Amino acid sequence: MAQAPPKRQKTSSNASREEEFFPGISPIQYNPDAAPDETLVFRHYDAQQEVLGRTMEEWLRFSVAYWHSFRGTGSDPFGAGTIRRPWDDGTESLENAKRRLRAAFEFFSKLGNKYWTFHDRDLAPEGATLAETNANLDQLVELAAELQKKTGVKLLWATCNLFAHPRFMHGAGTSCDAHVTAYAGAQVKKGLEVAHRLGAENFVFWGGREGYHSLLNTDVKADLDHLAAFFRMVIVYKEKIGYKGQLLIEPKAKEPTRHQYDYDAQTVMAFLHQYGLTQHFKLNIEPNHTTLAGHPHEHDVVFASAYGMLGSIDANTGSPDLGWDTDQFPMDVRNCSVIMKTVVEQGGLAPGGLNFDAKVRRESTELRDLFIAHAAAMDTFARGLKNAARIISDGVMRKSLMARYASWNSGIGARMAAGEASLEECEKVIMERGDPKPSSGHQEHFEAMLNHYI
Ligand code: XLS
Ligand code: CA
Ligand code: CA
Repeated sequence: MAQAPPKRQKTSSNASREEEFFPGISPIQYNPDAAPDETLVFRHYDAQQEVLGRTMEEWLRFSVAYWHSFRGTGSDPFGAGTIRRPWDDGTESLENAKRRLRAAFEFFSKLGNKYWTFHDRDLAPEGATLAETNANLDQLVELAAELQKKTGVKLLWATCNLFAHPRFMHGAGTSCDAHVTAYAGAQVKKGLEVAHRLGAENFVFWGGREGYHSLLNTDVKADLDHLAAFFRMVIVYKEKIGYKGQLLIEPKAKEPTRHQYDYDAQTVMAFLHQYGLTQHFKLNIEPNHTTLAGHPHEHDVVFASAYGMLGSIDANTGSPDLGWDTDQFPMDVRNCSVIMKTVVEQGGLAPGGLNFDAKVRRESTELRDLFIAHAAAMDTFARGLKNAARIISDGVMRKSLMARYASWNSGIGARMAAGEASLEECEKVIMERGDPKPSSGHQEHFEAMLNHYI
């Protein structure tokens, strides 16, 4: 049975603009000598410190996800919320929404991140009609513009929530009901205008319910044709209003649908190629989704980057032993190091960034937990960046990799790679040289080298 959420720790319904929402928490400072149990601190993240010619802030471009950190209540499929923030009166009023947004900007300022992200519906409640919903959103967008200007915090990306409302139960761009897809189009029209107004550097599409539960009631080709048509309308309107943000698609293998069409990076890239949309989009990769697809943590980051399609990263992690989308803060130095190695090798993520699409555990109920989670994740990525810089500067891992592929640099290898060889030539080479000799993959050598840097 659903239980009532806990009472607020402190009432703040008459909070004024000057009110401090996080009393007792000072801006997080860099202190490499902090004691092990001091966790409201950066031990590695020093925003202005230079690494390979850029500041850490420039490489890392950290962003806070509004939906988890300011709308999350700790509820899960088995239980009600455990977290009630002191500024939140539990209502869907516009006043409450505005107070929450002011609290968020105080959080960003004290944490020291330069970016945030949101879904349209995170910001403001839906009204009885689309017109009312848009009017509600406008009020919050104006406040956001004011707070962005005051604090210097910018919008990494905006997105439309096209999955939570019951109208989207069959999907949005892939709904069997064209009326629903038209609603999604109207919502995205407004979303693009909001992104333009707030200077969002990217605009994300996560296909929350674009997928199927049963192939018996699904026409997969029709769904994907409709999705491509939907994206074409997006491109036209984006150009019409002069919005310059990068469009991003975020793959996810499953959840909430049994099969999501944007299964993983390669699937999304193939979809974009198939429908001639590649030049308009890049990918927003979330490692928790990569592991849900059955791949290693960094797999989609590496694949998207290899094809010049890595636009941004939802920096989080899952518990692969569980198989759910748990959206945990990224705290694993090895994972963050290999991700940053790819990011540095491709020359950075801008205009994308590292967005903490992560939530504190439902048992982590105090305000300080929200700061500790973000600060520790930022520190983990800062360590990852420093490790990646050493790996790349030393060049020994690269040298071992090149050695493994050396046979492609000359002779038949170079001719095949250049598309100059033929099957007859292959036959001739083998007749002359005989069978290839076995060669070692040296996997443990590579693993040992990586451990040296971590
Ligand atoms: C959910 C997704 C979602 C997107 C934005 O699994 O990660 O939060 O990032 O809609
Ligand atoms: Ca995400
Ligand atoms: Ca997720």
